[in-house]
Amino acid sequence: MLRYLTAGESHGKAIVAILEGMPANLRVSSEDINIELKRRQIGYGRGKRMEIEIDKAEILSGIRLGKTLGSPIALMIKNIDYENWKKIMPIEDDKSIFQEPVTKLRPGHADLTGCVKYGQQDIRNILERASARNTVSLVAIGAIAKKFLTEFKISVFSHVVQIGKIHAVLDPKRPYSEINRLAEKSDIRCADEKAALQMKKEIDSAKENSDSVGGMFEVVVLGAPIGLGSHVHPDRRLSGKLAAAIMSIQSIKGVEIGAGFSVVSLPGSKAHDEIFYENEKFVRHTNNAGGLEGGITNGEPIVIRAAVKPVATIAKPLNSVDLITKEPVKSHVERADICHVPSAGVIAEASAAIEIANALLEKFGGDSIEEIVNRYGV
Ligand code: EPS
Repeated sequence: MLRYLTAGESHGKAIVAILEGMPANLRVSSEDINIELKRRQIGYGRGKRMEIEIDKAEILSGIRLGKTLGSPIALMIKNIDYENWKKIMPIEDDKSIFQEPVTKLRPGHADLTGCVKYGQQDIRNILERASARNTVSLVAIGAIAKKFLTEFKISVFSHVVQIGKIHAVLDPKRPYSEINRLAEKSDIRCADEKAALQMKKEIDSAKENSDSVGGMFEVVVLGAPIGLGSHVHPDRRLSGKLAAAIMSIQSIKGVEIGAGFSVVSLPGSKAHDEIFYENEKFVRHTNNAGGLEGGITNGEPIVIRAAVKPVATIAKPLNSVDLITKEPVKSHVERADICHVPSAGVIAEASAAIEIANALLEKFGGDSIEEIVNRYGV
């Protein structure tokens, strides 16, 4: 079974991760990881920080001669911006450096909740770890999980379906391969070229108004077999694991699977996907279930949508309170992104890939790729 731990602060030296449980003999290169890290960085609406960082993973252990050893894989991604933050983020106590604490709480961030919970007098002690910068580690691990899934012809992609009030309109008959191709070449990761232009205007206008904007992305997993996850216990339902994993990404406020919230307006006779047997396979002609029934994959594409709230650090500060004086103040302003929905989709791909890889290992597990491939029968 896969386990991982991540550590790091947004403006600290580096972000690190350890992935344990990846079987031996999987081919993984630094480049496989770096491609995913780059996909996470790009996207219309990103701020100045992305002009500083060039995220690259340094693999420290667990891989030799291009193949996993079955031992823990340790990774490090340096924060290039650390050079500019050394005086603010020293590890050792240094009385010679005057540190102006951040005390103006930002609504929507972890500032208030984190400071109260951890007894902090400086919001920086919370915001550095709460920052979405830390998702770089998740994407690095997710890249390895994706590589593992390709051995079983399972792929994961994402595309943006809404920014602010602008929705992508996609022909439901359009193949996923086409949606993926169009999203990959779009700088806002949207497969509807017309809507993409409007979405970019929505971001421009948020920027002009010193504001931020949210949206929605869709993650699609293709090629998963029937039988990953289980109905037998709540904590074994793959639907719950996927929702929890994606809900745990910064800024996510809602997750739906398949028809999701819109299923409530359909009668049962229309909501459920009728079952056919074609070419020696159980198939559906609709996918309102989003590939999951009873918490188990049903062989159809797994389709997950998530709502991303607008970035909480906004140039137009909100009414708030000073953490120390308790006086009314305008919230703290720092450099930030205007919109990070395209990146959030890439991050959620990683979360989904890790959960699917884990479910696959649970069912077909083994210590080497060959052993699992044999059991899986690719
Ligand atoms: C973030 C604030 C911004 C974003 C950051 C997330 O960083 P900074 O404060 O350095 O300008 O750019 O995201 C990343 C750095 C990243 O790599 O995704 C926040 O407050 O969450």
